[in-house]
Amino acid sequence: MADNPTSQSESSPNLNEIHDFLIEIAFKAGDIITNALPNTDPGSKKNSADLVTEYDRAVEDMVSAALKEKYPTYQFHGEESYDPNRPLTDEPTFVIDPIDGTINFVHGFPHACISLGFTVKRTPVVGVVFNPSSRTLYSAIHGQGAFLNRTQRLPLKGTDIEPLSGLQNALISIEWGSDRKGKNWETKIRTFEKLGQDKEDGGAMVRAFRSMGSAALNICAVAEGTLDLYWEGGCWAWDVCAGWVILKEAGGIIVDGNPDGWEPTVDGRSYLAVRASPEGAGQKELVREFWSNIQGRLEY
Ligand code: LIP
Repeated sequence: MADNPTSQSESSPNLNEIHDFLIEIAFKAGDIITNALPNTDPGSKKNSADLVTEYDRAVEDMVSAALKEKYPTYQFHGEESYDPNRPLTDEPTFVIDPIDGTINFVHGFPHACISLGFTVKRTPVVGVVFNPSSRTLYSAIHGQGAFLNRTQRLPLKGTDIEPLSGLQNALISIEWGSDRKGKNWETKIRTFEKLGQDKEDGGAMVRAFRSMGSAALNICAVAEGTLDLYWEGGCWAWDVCAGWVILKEAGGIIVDGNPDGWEPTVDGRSYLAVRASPEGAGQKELVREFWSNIQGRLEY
């Protein structure tokens, strides 16, 4: 039998307690982010589209100190302290992005969040995503549903959500990411073109694209049901971990961003998220239709 990440034992993490603590931390992080005056000339990591600010580091330091004090035996996997020699393991792990949507944050575009996830056996089991500008909180615990602002169950339309009916009627979130050359860039740009193009010219003619700059908030919008799909390659476990459990608890699915990847991993770096649909109708068909339009392969 496959390992169940949440099967109970004496030493099982208390997921409800972790969820509540992560929400407390998210609100504290929100205060730091809201009161920040980001430098318009921030530091860059890999290139001028990959930014980090003193606030990303300050939030991560605060989060990591709080978690290490309360849960000293759990692992910590954070964007700003990431060490490639210490990949995600099966141990209970907090997977954290202190500011997801750093470019938005730097520009004052009110669409950034703190993303706090928790994995057991590399499966996301608790997720908290908080956008302090809109005071929007998404959260979920494995097996207990997903919620907006703690009370409103996701997806927002509940069982009245429309069935999925193909890419032609889909509102899709895509991101350029920060790599702007090479094979992955080519794959993305050619795929965007194919997806958007008129059917008469061989395209899928999706209804529209949105590119809002935060993987975590994109996945939460798919969980809400306000976006139908989200596709991205190049982001990291901390961008998707919290949203992953929120989406799944809202009845959505997440698969690999490359064809035939029905069993994605949280650190697989390419993802396709699909919203809920009554009884899951049309989800797999939409995944297959999307995959058939990918021009190349995302490789990280
Ligand atoms: C960003 C993502 C965004 C993606 C960027 C980057 P950051 O995270 O949320 O969707 O396109 O490459 O990973 O850097 O703002 O935490």
